[in-house]
Amino acid sequence: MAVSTVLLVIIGATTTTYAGLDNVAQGKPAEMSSIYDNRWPASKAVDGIINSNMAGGSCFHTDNFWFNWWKVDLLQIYQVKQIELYNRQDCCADRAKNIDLSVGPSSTDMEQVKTWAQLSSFEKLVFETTKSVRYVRIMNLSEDYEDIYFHLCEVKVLVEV
Ligand SMILES: [Ca+2]
Repeated sequence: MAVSTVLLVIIGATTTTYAGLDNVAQGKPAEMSSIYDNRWPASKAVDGIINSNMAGGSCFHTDNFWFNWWKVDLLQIYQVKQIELYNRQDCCADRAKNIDLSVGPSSTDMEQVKTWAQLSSFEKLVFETTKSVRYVRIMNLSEDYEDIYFHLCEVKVLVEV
């Protein structure tokens, strides 16, 4: 006698949702305190391309001054959840030390939200409560006597969508 077995698998539907993140810095106006070479302006950190090789032409690169800074204007206030920094990796990543990250709803109302003694290849700061942000400024406060160029390859400012 043939025995047929019918196996019914009932897959329970779940409704887990994960908030997507949108990078509101991409393409926004960026500036920095000095420039080493016109191939590497401030805008390269918001071009949407994560290429950590300087020769790839997608990183900014300041000149050799103390307290170099880079900042982006998001053009409006966003409720920011997360900020990501992508350091240069082909060489010289150790130049990114004593890094200060400040954010604020206006350029005169900035709050330091994180410091790093030494930036790794990738850093992610997640805010438990979203921050009201229009400007993001990153400063290199290294007090080395020389070799204080500042370069990053991408900065993402992420909001939940
Ligand atoms: Ca880039």
